Amino acid sequence: MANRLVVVSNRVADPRKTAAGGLAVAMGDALASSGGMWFGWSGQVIDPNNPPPSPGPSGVHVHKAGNVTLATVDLTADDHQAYYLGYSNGVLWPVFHYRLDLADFEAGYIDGYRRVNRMFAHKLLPLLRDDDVIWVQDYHLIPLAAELRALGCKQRIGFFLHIPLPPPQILSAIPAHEWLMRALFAYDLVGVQSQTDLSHLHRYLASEAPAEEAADGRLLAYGRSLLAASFPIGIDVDEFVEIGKGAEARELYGKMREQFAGKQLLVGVDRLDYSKGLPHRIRAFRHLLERYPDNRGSSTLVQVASPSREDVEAYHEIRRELEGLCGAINGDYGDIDWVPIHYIHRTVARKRLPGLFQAGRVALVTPLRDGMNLVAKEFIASQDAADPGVLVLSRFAGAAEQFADALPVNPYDTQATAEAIQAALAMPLAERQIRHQRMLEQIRQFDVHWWRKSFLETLMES
Ligand code: ADQ
Repeated sequence: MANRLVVVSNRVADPRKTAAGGLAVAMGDALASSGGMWFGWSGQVIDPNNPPPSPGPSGVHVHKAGNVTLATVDLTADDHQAYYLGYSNGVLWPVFHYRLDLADFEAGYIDGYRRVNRMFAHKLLPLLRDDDVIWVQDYHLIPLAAELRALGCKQRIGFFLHIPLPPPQILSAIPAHEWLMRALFAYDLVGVQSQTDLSHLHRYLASEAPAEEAADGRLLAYGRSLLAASFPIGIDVDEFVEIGKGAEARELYGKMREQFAGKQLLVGVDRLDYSKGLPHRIRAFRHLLERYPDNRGSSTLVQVASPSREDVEAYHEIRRELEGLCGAINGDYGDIDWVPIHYIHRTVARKRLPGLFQAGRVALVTPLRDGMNLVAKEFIASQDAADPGVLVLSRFAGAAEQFADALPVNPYDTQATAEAIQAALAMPLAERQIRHQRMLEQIRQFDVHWWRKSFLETLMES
């Protein structure tokens, strides 16, 4: 692509750092090849009465990371509260994960959300060149293109939603849903993770706009047309395999083999988020110990849950609930020489993570709802093809559309999940190998480079 790529997301990461994670690496690749720019929030919250030294007249911090320009802006405490904590993570995150019960529709939040999107548009516009292609990421920035268009921006703009898109009956519970969904029509291309999400978008627009579908699949409404498609995100398989061969991963693998010698290990790695189904997973593990007592003393669950959004109330509750559930199981079933659950509330360094996955005989990826879930793909990439582990995967993760060879579960049905875990633990080698091989082919074919290329090519053709 000859045009310069401009990525806009809530947070910006230095793509040269491994700690940044798969998405940052993928964006970094794309940006480096076009000498692009990455724009977003600096992560800094400032007091408008006592601002730090100004980054310059435009209020934009500009840094070079190789040939990529990182351009960031600060948020005031009020904007951070309303746009980030309030609307993005207190309304859009729960509703898009089908959790109307957790949404806080406080009226002031949406004003902050609009205000920050408008402010982003004002700060970004002067940095743009005529032939730039702009790629906006995720739910924090849905109205950004509409704000840019209002200022006269003519460049191509694409949008990718990383989280699920719920059915119309749920979406339409958002007080300003018409405004929010109409804003998508300012984009030249809207990408979602799965066919399920895409069908929800079609159904919503057909009933609420109402939109008609043109012969080429475009949606026609509000006097405009919208091209929407699904682009399931992948991981950088080669990069993850390389990390797995590194000293840090090997060391963690070795330690785990030693510490849990003779035990079958189940692993779970998540952000501590209510969408990830952690309490349900722990209850399923309890059923496993009850129903299949041979696992007592011989199977251990290592659950790592990284701290996340700790200033949002719903996240305190999930943490307390999880600690209580794990503590009760360890108290009821544990012994001097065996602890059923090793629950760790922290982030594992990316360079060590494959070591944890390599040690796992079974991965439990059981979200109640997930846009995609990259942990499932990282687990598959980490396995030894000669003696691979088994993936137990929620049917409500976007990844389930791609993984017919995982053991599918309904995470709400904790009894049935326990049975699937037992089947995973007992699966013969030949079956594990076949399933793993087919899933590995999937993640290699649809890796993060495929995702980026297919989205940008579709955007350029749109
Ligand atoms: P997340 O909700 O953050 O992402 P996920 O895709 O599972 O979910 O994980 C993102 C990354 O975080 C993975 O690389 C994983 O290894 C890492 N990670 C998670 N917990 C960790 C821990 N305890 N320690 C270390 N690393 C950890 C959102 C959507 C997903 C979608 C992605 C990408 O919610 O559905 O798959 O974006 O589009």
